[in-house]
Amino acid sequence: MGAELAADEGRNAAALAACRTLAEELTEEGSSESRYFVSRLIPAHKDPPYKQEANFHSSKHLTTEQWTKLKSSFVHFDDPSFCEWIRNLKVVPPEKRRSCRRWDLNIDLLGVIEVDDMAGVEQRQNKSGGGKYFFCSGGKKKEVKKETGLGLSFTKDENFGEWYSEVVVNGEMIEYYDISGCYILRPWAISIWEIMQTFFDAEIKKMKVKNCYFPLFVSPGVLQKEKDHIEGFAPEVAWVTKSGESELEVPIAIRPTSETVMYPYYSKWIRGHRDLPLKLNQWCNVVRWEFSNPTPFIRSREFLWQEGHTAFATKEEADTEVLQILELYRCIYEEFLAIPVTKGRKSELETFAGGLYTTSVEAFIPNTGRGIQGATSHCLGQNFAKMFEINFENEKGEKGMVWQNSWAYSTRTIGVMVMVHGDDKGLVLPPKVAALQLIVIPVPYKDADTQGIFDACVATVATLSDAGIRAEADLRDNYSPGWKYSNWEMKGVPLRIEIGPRDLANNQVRAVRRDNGAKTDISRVFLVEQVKGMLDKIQQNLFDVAKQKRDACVEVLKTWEEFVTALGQKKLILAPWCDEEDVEKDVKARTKGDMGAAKSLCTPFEQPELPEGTKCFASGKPAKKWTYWGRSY
Ligand code: 87F
Repeated sequence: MGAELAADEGRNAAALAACRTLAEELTEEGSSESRYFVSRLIPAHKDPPYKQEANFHSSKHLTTEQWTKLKSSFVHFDDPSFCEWIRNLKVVPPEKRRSCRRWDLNIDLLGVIEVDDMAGVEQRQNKSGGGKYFFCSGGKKKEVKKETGLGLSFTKDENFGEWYSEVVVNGEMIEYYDISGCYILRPWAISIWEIMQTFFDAEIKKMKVKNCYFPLFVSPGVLQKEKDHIEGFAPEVAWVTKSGESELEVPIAIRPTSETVMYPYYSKWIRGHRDLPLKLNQWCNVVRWEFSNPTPFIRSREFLWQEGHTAFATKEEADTEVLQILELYRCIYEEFLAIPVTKGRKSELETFAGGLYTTSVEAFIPNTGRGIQGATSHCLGQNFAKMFEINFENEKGEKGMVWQNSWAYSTRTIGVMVMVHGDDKGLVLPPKVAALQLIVIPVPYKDADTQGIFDACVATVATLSDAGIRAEADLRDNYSPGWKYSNWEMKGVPLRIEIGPRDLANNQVRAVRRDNGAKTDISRVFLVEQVKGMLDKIQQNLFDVAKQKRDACVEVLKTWEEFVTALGQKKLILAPWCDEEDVEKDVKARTKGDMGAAKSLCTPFEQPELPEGTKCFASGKPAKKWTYWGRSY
């Protein structure tokens, strides 16, 4: 497996290098054309073929016949014939294309194709109905694409993985990048992150947590100081080994988390009880060089998070904070992202090594039947205090060691939101986190008062914006209303307002909900109240529907046979457990397979009654608690 991966990496690197050389050959080095060419070509080249089509806009202009020719000319993106094809792509300067707003490529191997910048229109033109065949590895033809008639090639139920990849790109959340596992987060995603950040940052400030920033780089000595904690994670640590052409004398690690970066300074800054509590947080990026299946937001090699690190004089204070933070994480998921989560404690096996106990909020993805850890709040006990000598003198002049916590949530939150709420039309954003809560679309007809309709749209946006609603009008004149509907549906805007001649005449607007498609005519007199009410309803409905779906997947069971069956049915399992580490290891071993092993997700704080004499589902020993089990991300 390792050798296979290494070979893959090698092939990709070679093909990538070939593309770079070609880009340089075909364009003037360092010119904007060249930069553009490389920026479009390289991600397209690294993608699997169906993604190339989605991301490599020019390819969308190919006719069926041209596609056939192209497909038969090479089998895979790292095939030399792909390079041959690429060699025949020419960059057309924008001056030559009147209707074009940006650089694009002109493909002339298969006949000259005029390119203009109509991404969504391209999708429509491409819909020829029925399944489509694409080139794929090994020369085998495989049906990978089915037209849904909705702008996405895959449905959420039929091919969840491909659906997800397509939604995050077409919904303009991310763009693929030429380093595997790294993604460009576009404004549409970052604005969601910022809304959560604004909430969480204000809440932790109320708790007297202060923001700070520690360096990205870690010296090897410091990183390895706390061996227990770093041991299992070592393969994921990325290192800088060179500057320019010269090898660094001592390689430098890139932070995968900041305990070892921060705690030497906690030791320096904490002297007496008056220095406590010390509560710091940083908003930053971290790098973990994961090798398993990278997925945008869910598992990426670099991600954004906040990490809080606090130190207290007593365990009680630390315990209290662990739960306060966990409640904020619940709030982010349930109140902002409209995703039901379970608060609970992690098993011994799943507890952060080096910590005392770990709590988390756990979400569930019904389509894949996998649990997903939403955020964690750890009590570290005094383990790190011992290692880093974080001592203080109390009121009585006695020496003591601090009690520490650490807690984090990351951009994974956004991926969970996409997975839970998205549908076959694209993203579905909960109003509380949507950069744009409402889009106003003019629907002019021939001979209608177009100017009047446009004015009404502008006025509607002004009224709503004044009331604090994030609204915009889509007044672009080169797209039809229908195209705009699909486009904003793909991007998941919670509410659409359409204004046509009839609406203008009746002093009303038509509101269409993204979550359920419901249409309502609203008098412009009550616009603000009605819209606010609808946004609240959408927020609530998204949560209710997600909870219903999650709850429908929960299976409460008591025996190993039931466990195995439920696991096969993608259930979220709640089972009585003896709470022994060896038994969890055994469950993992017995469920190992292609889909990944089952593990404990959390022991919920809210425990159903456990009758005397209840046995552990896996060992038959006396059960101590109810615990959630399942496959997970
Ligand atoms: C990967 C490489 C190196 C997770 C890693 O959860 C170290 C680590 O320590 C590592 N992956 N972890 C655990 C992180 C624990 C903790 N850190 C602060 C949190 C919350 C924020």
